[in-house]
Amino acid sequence: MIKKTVIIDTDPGIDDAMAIALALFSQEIDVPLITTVAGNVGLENVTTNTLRLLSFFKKHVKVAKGASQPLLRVSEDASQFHGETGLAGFSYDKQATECLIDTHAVNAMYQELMKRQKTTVLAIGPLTNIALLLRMYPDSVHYIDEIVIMGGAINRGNYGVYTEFNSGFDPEATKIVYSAPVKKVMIGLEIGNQAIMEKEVLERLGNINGVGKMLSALFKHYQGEYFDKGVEVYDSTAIGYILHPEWYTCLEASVDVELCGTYTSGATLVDFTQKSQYIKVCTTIDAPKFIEWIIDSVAYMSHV
Ligand SMILES: [Ca+2]
Repeated sequence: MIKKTVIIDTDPGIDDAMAIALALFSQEIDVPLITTVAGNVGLENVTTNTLRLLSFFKKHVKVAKGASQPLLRVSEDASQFHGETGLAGFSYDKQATECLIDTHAVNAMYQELMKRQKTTVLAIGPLTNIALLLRMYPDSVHYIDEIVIMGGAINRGNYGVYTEFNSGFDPEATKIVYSAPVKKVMIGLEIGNQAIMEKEVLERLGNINGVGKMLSALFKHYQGEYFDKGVEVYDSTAIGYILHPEWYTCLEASVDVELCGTYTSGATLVDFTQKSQYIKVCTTIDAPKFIEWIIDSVAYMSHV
């Protein structure tokens, strides 16, 4: 079996922790590089969190730090949800500091892309690093198979009324990425909203093994008093798409990004009447299969 190569661009983040676990333990993909970007919390914290997760998972993957700010905007992070450190709810004893390389994320991504014909990019944070990559190295588009983006919304948002967090955090970067001549799949807010891990499943997750226990502790802290309602799984729906696209309905569409709105900056305007050869937008996910797959996958992460 030829493995897909996937670069992960991320801002961990509780939700990211699960997506990273699913990617790193998959037998079907190879992750040569993780790049970090400010989002859920600041760049130092998201980078530390990535190194903590790698140490916990006992995985050695290169990590490169990227953008500490959106391209133009003043950042407002999501630490009120993810805790000051970004991974509140579990205490990690170590960081895999040996994985951190002294190369900027954008250069590291480009160097990695140049090594092979086609690489998939899993974008589960704001799109700042990827926009910089496309601007600094426009020929990157020839080496990217697909950018799978968790971000944006077809309808309403969770950051602004019409704005999802990752696109609202850096609207200009989102615009650059959607304008680029490279294949993209948008897995927006609506998909995560369909992928709910019920309380019973979260409790099952917590009893599987060390990884399950850690993930369940993070989600428990994140949900607080709302734990009984279950939790929407967002970032993992993007890695789910890479491994099981058959569970998703996707339509060709155009996506523009609002840059001037007083209340709507970063809103993704998905137009299904205007198709783009470069953009597919997911509209549904087979949530029961997806959630069951997460549980089964975590059960295989048994050596941690
Ligand atoms: Ca994220």
